[in-house]
Amino acid sequence: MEAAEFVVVANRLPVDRLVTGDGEEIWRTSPGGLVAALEPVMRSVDGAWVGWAGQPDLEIEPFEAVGIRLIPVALSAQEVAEYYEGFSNDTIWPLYHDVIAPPQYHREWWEAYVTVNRRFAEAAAAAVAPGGTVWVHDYQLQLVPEMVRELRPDVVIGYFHHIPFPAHGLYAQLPWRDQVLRGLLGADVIGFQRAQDAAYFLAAVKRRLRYDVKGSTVALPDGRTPLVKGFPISIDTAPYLEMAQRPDIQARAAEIRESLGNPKKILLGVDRLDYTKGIRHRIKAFGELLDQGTISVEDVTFVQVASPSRERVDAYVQLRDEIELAIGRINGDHDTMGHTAIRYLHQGFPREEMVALYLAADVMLVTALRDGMNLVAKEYIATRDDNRGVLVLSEFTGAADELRQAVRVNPHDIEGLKEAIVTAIEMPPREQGRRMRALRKKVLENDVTAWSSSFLRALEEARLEREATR
Ligand code: GDG
Repeated sequence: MEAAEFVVVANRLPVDRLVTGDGEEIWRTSPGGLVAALEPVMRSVDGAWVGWAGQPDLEIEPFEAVGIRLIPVALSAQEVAEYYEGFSNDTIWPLYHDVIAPPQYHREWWEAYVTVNRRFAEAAAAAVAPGGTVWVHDYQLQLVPEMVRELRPDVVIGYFHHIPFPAHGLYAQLPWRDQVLRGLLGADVIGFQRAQDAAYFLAAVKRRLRYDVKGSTVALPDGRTPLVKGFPISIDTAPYLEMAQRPDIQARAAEIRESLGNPKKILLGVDRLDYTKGIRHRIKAFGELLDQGTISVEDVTFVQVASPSRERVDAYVQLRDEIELAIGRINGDHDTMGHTAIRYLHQGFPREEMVALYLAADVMLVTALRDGMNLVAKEYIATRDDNRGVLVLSEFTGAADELRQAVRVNPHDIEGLKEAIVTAIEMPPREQGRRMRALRKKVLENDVTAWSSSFLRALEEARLEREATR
């Protein structure tokens, strides 16, 4: 395969493998924002994407699908268990989300993480053209920037971190804290969601590696000066606007309301079933409002979509049990024949159905205990071109930095959360409109193309600077 000017490296390829009834293999674009953001870039420059196909023990040669050159990295079942479910999702994920769940530290997981990161780095180094660009994504691949740099000192390397970076007091727990910092510092541009994440990373670099930090750059002993900055990610807004205006989707939204027994207000939560999302806190607050008689099931229905996620990690199995027990109790106490308190859906839905739900929802509840950005909040806003609806938003999401006109909450404060829910339910249409217009302006102006352009611009500057010092 010919070398590519621009190589994206992410844990997953942007496609899902499907095997049809008659055994034929087909590849379908996976419904992720990252693909939508990078597709135009991948097409305009000759690009390639390095990633895992999502199934263990699948050895596939590089191929082209959905117009992108794809370079699969194979993982054994044991590597999936140790590198992905283990180190990525049971060590780094809980540690970086403020230890909401206890991180598990296992040396064999770390070893698998190093091995697999090296495999990704080798694939990227082999694919990239002389002087080309490599853009690495996310916490599963934190060692890849340094590893690519060792193999290919001629290329420009970017890294974007989709989840939070923790304060030093927490980060310091990681037995391999220095190795991870060095891994990331292999990049020329290290992007985080919020300015706060970048500041925590820089503080860790200063404390642990004793490197000088000047503004947003680190002075490395080898003379390089990587840039460390917040680049808040966003969504591709156009499809949400289009879907919001489709008569069939609007009809579906009305049908959803009807099938819930025409409550006055519909509250909505949409999350991967994850302990970072604050689903239990939201359910608790809602249940107490019913117990107190502040709201009734005749008037208010709460719809919670919890899409299945990481079902082989213990903490997720336990969380699902807790959520389902809590919902069962609340519904048992409050349901009537015609109305339910919480309509709980442990399922994934097509995007059209999600948009119909956004249109049906009077109040959107985003109560994450910690979240890198939270795209659901932005999707809800992009959908509401009727300028109605209220977003209740946790201050612990990256989105809270930008979406100032949301009703802000600290989800740990159950009384405060209850008050916020009541405020949202009772908000007059004029105030809904005032806030929603401001929120929409923000999201429509700062869409995913603005995000990728600003990151790529920073990479271009890094390239120019490098050429100038050479
Ligand atoms: C990570 C960071 C950061 C969910 N259920 C269904 C469905 N979804 C879609 C949502 C949204 C996406 O999944 C979830 O994105 P979030 O940003 O809310 O959260 P994470 O999955 O945790 O993402 C996060 C993000 O990376 C990007 O950098 O914002 O902070 O944790 O698009 O709509 N989509 C469909 N059916 C579902 O049932 N179609």
